[in-house]
Amino acid sequence: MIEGVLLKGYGGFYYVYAEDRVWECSLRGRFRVKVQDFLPGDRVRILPEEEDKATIEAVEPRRNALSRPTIANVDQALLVFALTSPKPDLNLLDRLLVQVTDAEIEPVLVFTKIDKLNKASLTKDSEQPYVPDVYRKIGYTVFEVSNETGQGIKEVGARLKEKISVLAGPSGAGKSSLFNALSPGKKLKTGKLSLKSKRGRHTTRHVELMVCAGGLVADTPGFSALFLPNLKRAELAECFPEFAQRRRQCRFNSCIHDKEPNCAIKEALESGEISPTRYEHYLIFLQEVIEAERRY
Ligand SMILES: Nc1nc2c(ncn2[C@@H]2O[C@H](COP(=O)(O)OP(=O)(O)OP(=O)(O)O)[C@@H](O)[C@H]2O)c(=O)[nH]1
Ligand SMILES: [Mg+2]
Ligand SMILES: [Zn+2]
Repeated sequence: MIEGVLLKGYGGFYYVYAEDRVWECSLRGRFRVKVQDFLPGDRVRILPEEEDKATIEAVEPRRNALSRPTIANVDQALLVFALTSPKPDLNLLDRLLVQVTDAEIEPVLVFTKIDKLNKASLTKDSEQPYVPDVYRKIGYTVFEVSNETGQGIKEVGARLKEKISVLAGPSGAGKSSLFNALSPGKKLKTGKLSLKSKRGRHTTRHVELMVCAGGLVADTPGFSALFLPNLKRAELAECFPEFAQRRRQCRFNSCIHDKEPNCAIKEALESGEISPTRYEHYLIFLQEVIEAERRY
């Protein structure tokens, strides 16, 4: 028997990646009853039969499972945002960071379209901090790439080896283009940006894992709005590393960094150590979390 990872189920078969190739698998008797129990990312043991055919004999317990997209055993999430056209929606980025962090999945930030960025105009407009640097300073892993010129692609590829990764981010950010740049030869459909709305056309629909740069990657359809997981108000700040790290210096142990006096987070905001947009989004999410708490 050999070990592998389920890539997708399709047409009654399961496609499993093992020993550097893809096997078309059917299910052994006892699994046939509970077909819905398999997700892309599940670690399975298969018994090769003929050529590329095999049967699934066993499945390992899951380490975690994402619900949107539905994938098991995710190691990291590549949060893909364009530096420009469309401008990065930082509310959505911070929301995804909360969601991923709460699911105990490591976030990796990938900013695309650096070829389109006019560096000259950026330095002049120094009131606006450079977005990748804001997140780098917090301690996140940040890449800036061009899917057109290939700049920075190799560095991202090195992060994928032997891991299960999901691509997430808004439509038109360049997720499918990034996948294509990472695995030349295999082409996913990408969208032409509609000039009018500057938004992508949701060219990606279904969920499957694909072999990419020595790892497994799932492309996902772009999302524009997400609900926060069922967090409690005290847990939200834990998903903001720069808050979590200062939380103990707040006067009140129960401080949620809103209206309380002697709050270390608000002091760091005032001295410019915490980004105003991050704090602003924290307050928005806090309201949502508090409202959700009331509904239970
Ligand atoms: N100049 C430039 N254009 C890019 C880059 N990455 C993507 N694009 C373009 O941006 C548009 C959207 O790219 P996609 O890869 O389809 O975006 P997506 O995130 O997969 O979008 P959905 O599948 O709708 O979620 C396409 O026209 C790409 O050619 C980049 O690094 N530089
Ligand atoms: Mg796509
Ligand atoms: Zn506080």
